[in-house]
Amino acid sequence: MPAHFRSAELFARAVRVIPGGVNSPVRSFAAVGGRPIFFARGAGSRIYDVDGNEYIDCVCSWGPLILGHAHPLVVERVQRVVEEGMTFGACIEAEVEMAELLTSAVPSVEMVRLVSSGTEAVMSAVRLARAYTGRDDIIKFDGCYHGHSDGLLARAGSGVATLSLPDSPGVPPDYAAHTIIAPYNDLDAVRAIIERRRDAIAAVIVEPVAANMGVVAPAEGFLEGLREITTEIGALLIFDEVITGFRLGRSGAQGLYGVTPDLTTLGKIIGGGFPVGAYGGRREIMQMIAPAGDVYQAGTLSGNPVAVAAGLETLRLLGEPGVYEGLERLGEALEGALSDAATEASVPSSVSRAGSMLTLFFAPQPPRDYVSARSAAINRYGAFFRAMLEHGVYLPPSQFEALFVSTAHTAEDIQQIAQAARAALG
Ligand code: KE4
Repeated sequence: MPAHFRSAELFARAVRVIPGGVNSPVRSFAAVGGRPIFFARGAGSRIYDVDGNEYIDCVCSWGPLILGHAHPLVVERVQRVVEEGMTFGACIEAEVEMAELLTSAVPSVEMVRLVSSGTEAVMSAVRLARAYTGRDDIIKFDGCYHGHSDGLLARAGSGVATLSLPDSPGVPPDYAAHTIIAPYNDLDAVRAIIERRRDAIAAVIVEPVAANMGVVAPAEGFLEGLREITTEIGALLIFDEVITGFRLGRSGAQGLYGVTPDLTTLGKIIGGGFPVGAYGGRREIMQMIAPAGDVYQAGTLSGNPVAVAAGLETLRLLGEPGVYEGLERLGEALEGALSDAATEASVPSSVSRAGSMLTLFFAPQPPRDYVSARSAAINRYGAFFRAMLEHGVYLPPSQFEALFVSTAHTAEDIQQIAQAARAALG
């Protein structure tokens, strides 16, 4: 049993000066029992805590680290850039390079604006959709998480689901009233909303592959149906690809499924481990953003030189031949390892996977929406999480998150995870 004395000491200090002792709720381990571990270092597929314990990292900072920790070429480029200056609050060449890369890679993105987080990207895209359509209502899906901006915290996934929080206090009721919830994968429910509020709907926002209630794939025809419905009623379709962008392939979920939204939000991987978000879409829509248009959005560190350098190097390396095929093989091997261990232990479970991200649900069938995801045996997941930690594998501290592997994970890592899972479930 690894010792966590230093983590405990640091947590005791943290809770005195940081709410809940953490700077983001899902890190709190509240849903899996115990106190958060404090980490000190990462290298490739490994992460090391402040007590010197080593783990295979299956969180990868919730998705950004698709190349693993501290990739030498990303580190080298960041070091080179940071010595030239951290931020100018002015235009730089690298942000043009990033915008050209994103507009060439992501089918829906003709123009793009860089921001500093996924939340900021989604908040801005929603404001833009309301301005473009002149309408106020947004349809989102139960269990999908789109960051913590006021209007989108209704029935959100990720940390909101993890902590079983009701819709967050502090959001004025008449504000929340403009966010309408539908069950994921339920086109009939969307059509029923449209019947009532057809001319008030500015946009439908969706995680094209949900990852914040655990990984839940879109049912056959779901994304295509949303495209048809939004086109028919003059609303915008927003794909929140903060997780799936550059995770499921160079053109994200929209490339994989062949459905083109009007707006796309990005984050995580495009920052290479640094704070970068982005929103983009059709030129005629994006031209409404100030100073080209009058929809205001701004940010001191938008397009930050150091963050963009890390993102550019990450995306450059992801463009090398065979990278996504390798990630698919690793994802498949991890799925097999976890499924086999659960089968051997006769544990009712199912793995839901999309490329190099997956969730082991302690439920007999892979969920198709939030209600079925929440039927998973959350306590079983907590016990599994703690046992895997003891065996040197760091999983997301929530049943409602995704495991990620990176190009730094190896077949030996997967073998070690398989052994740990057999021990943890046995
Ligand atoms: P950030 O503001 O955390 O950069 O991005 C918000 C966001 C937007 N859209 C999607 C689909 C997301 O998954 C996220 C953030 N993801 C969570 C983990 N699933 C962040 C982890 C955390 O909150 O600490």
